[in-house]
Amino acid sequence: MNPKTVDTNKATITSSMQGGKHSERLENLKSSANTKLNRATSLELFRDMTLGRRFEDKCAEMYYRGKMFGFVHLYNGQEAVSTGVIKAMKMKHDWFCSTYRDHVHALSAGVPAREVMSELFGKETGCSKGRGGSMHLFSKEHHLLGGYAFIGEGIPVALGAAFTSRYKRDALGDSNSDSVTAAFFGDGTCNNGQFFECLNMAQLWKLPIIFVVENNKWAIGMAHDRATSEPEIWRKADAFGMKGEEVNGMDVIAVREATQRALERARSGEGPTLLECLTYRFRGHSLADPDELRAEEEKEFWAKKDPLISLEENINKNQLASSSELRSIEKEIDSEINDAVEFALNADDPNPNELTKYIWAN
Ligand SMILES: Cc1ncc(C[n+]2csc(CCOP(=O)(O)OP(=O)(O)O)c2C)c(N)n1
Ligand SMILES: [Mg+2]
Repeated sequence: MNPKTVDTNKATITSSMQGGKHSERLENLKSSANTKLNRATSLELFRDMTLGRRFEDKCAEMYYRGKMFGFVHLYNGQEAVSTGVIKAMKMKHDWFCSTYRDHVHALSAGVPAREVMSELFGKETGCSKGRGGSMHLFSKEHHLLGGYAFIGEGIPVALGAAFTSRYKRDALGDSNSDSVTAAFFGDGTCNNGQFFECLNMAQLWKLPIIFVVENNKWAIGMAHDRATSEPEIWRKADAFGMKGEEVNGMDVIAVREATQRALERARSGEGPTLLECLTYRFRGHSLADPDELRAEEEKEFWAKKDPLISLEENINKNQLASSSELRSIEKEIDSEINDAVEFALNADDPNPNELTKYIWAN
């Protein structure tokens, strides 16, 4: 890595050059290429990542055709994190808290594609009744605690859910209360105060929470190494006496295994984990971003790490499913997404007279 020195009037600022470090770290992480999953699990992971990828591609198409408004942040490239974490957890039992890059977390958590697409179109049939849009997906039924436009906003909410789980068990005597919360957020968000405050409390009270950092190297146009004194985020767990782990976030099996370790600690009362997943977004920050800042060679490096391709290689190597089976899963997903678009296009807009409905709980 070549340091870059910037002279200002008052000080000399040295920061890392863009590129290098993030990818070097990935190359040094343990690969799961020799891990064999069972067929059902492999196909579940393949299906979920394919749904995430193709749903987002359809969103881009709909956005550019003027069917979707406002800011839309896509998740392409990061699917192994959503699928690896959420599919290791218990549906409708554990809890998930997202960011503005939330469509795929919602899908992994089981929110139907019809409800997610309707929300993006601002329709009454959306999971947030059309009042939230892309950045504010929410589903009580699927334990999705929300998407949040402000960075770091979801971390304290997730902490509250983890506290509730512990409180129900320890103070209210509900021995079945062993739910764990996964809080997703980005590398840029780790420089915000909520991150540090919530890590402190979570470890102090040994709360059942996994802080999942999706380190995609970029916070809009700010490279992680230029903004962060210690770019290895997982090491920050140490300051709180917490378990920290870094994992290849392009490898769904590795993410799943790291999550399983964190879940075991959380359910047995050992407390939280800071899980840093090294990943990359394949598209610009949002659909309004022409993505001209990032180097082509960097994009090419990460494109070769596509999590869908590496899972397919693992499936092939272990002869868990044939290529034609995987292609037919893709076809099924495509029809599910086309159905979601049809459904959303034909759904009703919210009634303007009910604009303030759902702001407060009844
Ligand atoms: C409190 C707050 N400050 C600033 C912003 C503007 N903002 C939007 S996205 C973003 C970058 C976040 O980057 P990161 O956490 O790495 O997430 P990523 O977009 O890479 O998923 C910033 C600073 C915001 N939304 N909220
Ligand atoms: Mg980022």
